[in-house]
Amino acid sequence: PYTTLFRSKLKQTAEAICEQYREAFEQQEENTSDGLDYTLPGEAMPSGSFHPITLVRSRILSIFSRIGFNVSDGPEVEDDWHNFSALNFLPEHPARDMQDTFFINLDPDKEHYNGQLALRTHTSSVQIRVLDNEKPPVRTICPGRVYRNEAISARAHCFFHQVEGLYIDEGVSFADLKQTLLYFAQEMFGSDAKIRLRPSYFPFTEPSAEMDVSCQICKGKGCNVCKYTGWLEIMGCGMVDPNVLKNCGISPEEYNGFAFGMGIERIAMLLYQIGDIRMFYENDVRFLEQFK
Ligand code: 2NL
Repeated sequence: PYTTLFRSKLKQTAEAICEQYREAFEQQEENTSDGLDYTLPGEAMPSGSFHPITLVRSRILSIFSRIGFNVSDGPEVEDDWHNFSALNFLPEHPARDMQDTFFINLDPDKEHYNGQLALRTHTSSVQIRVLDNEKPPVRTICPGRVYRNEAISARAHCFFHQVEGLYIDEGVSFADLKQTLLYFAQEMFGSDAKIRLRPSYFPFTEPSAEMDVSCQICKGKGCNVCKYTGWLEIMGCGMVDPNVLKNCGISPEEYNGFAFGMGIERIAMLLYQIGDIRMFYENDVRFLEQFK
């Protein structure tokens, strides 16, 4: 029939055109050969990787976002009120000293002078801004770089990265704090991780505690990473001091809550067994490449 005849003619015509192009191409290759092999694969494009601080920060934020914490951000240059006074630091507290804090000296004659500024020493200053601007319930997590005037060594640097959390509502208990932090520890270090809380002191929480997580290297048996204690200190925490709420115009009779803070470098050093904090800031690709 007509269609079969048409199809076979079409096929012959198409093949003839293909053949024509093939011959032209082969001819051309001989004529213009420049000795290069265009069939070789191209040079590999090396792919980058996230910085370990970024990796650990993302994991922490994701763990807390799954239980309803939102992320807040604020300035690294702060005034005395947000970094110290609102957080219940007394006027003579040693952290307000030149030895511990980097102050920024502004010219008092300048137009926008409004008292002495400093590089924030913790991201609590951002949480004060949240409490100043939002009504409870507040459930927020605040990552950021903080600065301390310390001698640089394998264990300390003049800046590091922190994640702080804050939860303010009616009738929040210490048990809520403990269960939230147990959830975090098990998501971060594995479902067999255990925690323990030891009494501590911060001006902005009462009671205050340090949290240890069971050493995931030796599973609590004792090794040189946990200095044969079976435990690793990973954060500070406590119930928000009523004075902090009062300072932000929130009634401590109506509301209460908990807060915690951790160093990202410290968690990354434990997770990846990094022995020197300075490795994070040297941008040595041999170090960074290991986090692909
Ligand atoms: C640590 C300890 C901590 C907080 C941070 C906080 C924030 C507000 C009110 C009360 Cl607005 N507390 N934050 C509480 C306890 C401990 O950090 O060792 N950080 C590296």
